[in-house]
Amino acid sequence: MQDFPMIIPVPPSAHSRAQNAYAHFAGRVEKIVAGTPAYDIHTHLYDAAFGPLLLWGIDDMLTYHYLVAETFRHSDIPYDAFWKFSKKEQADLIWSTLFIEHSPISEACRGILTTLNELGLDARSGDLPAIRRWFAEQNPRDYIARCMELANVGTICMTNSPFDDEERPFWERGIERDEWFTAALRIDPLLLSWQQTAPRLSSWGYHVTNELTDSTISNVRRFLADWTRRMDARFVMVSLPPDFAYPANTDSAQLIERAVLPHCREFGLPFAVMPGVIRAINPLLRMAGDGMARTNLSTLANFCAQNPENKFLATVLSRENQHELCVLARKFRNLHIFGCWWFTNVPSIIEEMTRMRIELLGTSFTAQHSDARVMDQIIYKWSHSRQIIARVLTEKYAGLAAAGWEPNKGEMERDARELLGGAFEKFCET
Ligand code: RAT
Ligand code: ZN
Repeated sequence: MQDFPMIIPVPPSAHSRAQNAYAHFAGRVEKIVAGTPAYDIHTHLYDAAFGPLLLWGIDDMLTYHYLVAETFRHSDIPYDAFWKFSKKEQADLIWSTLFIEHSPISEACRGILTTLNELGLDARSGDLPAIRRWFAEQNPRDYIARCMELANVGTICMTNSPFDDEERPFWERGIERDEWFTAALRIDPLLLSWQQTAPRLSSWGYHVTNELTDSTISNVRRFLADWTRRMDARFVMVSLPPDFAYPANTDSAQLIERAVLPHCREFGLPFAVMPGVIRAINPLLRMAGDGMARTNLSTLANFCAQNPENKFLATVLSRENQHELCVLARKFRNLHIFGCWWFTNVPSIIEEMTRMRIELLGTSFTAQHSDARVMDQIIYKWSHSRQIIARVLTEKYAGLAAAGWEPNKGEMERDARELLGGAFEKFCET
């Protein structure tokens, strides 16, 4: 009898099947996510009509407060000495500390490299003067258009505060609006420091007293109505400390209950809340000195449950709050959650938040906002986030295919649109 070698077909392991399914979608999904224009629903950028308020260029990028905080980790320069520096001197110190003396591997540092790289500039040469010369030659309006194109951002929502002494005069004078920039009415001082803000409102012709009488409340509503109209605001917005409580007999909670929420109902606007920030935990760091803590989300649950006619947008600063926030959004359709805010806007946390949100909410949320303060930053913030969103979607599509539901191109494009602003627009409209 002849001996034949036995060839037993080996079934592909579950692991390699999953890898193949992932590879099957990866390139297509990445292309779709990269090619879908985003509505950047929370930034600190300005329409070019605001002149010097719109920051852009290498020195503004380097002096971003995220990088200022990181520089003080390495440098022993006294705080005062740093703040006495000119912007260029601060940028020089940040560049040498974070890029030359150490590897620029933090997310904010890597962001500068992605941005310069996408603009075709060679950061590796370490030649900061040459990079500065390139920026000095750019025409601001063309440059803004180029940033929006590279980031594939179609619309930018600003953060607009009537309490900002530099910004307010532009609105009062009137500006010619760029159609790509929308406005959000930001009212932190009104809600968080009423006793100091009341005299300001009085000086602007709104008859208010420190006590929240009915007449004061109606004047606060008049103030909100005037500024909503003046800005054509798309939503009203506040950041909140972790211990903020609602309902409560505090100035903040009463102002929200009696003025802000009725105003939002009247104008059909969402109220955007951003809980979890502890302002000035280290005041010596100035804008870089804010901290954070886990927040009690029953406040948000109370907002949604007790005000079913209001719409709420929310993003929360603490990683530990994210699961609870997703579950809240499952319970309340008047709640739309958005973006990976500030300290959560780092790849490891964006990835887990995006995966968890998709698993609990499908595509009924907004995956990201940039929070950019400097125009150029939209390039890296969106490029880094899109890579992660595409990775998570690819994994989910591979899972659908394994269950016999092969997603088609049109469906994948629709999903990307929803996650990058479409779901937000629908939420605001309905
Ligand atoms: O992310 C930031 O730049 C923070 O300083 C804050 O502006 C925060 O995003 C906020 O809107 O309060
Ligand atoms: Zn912000």
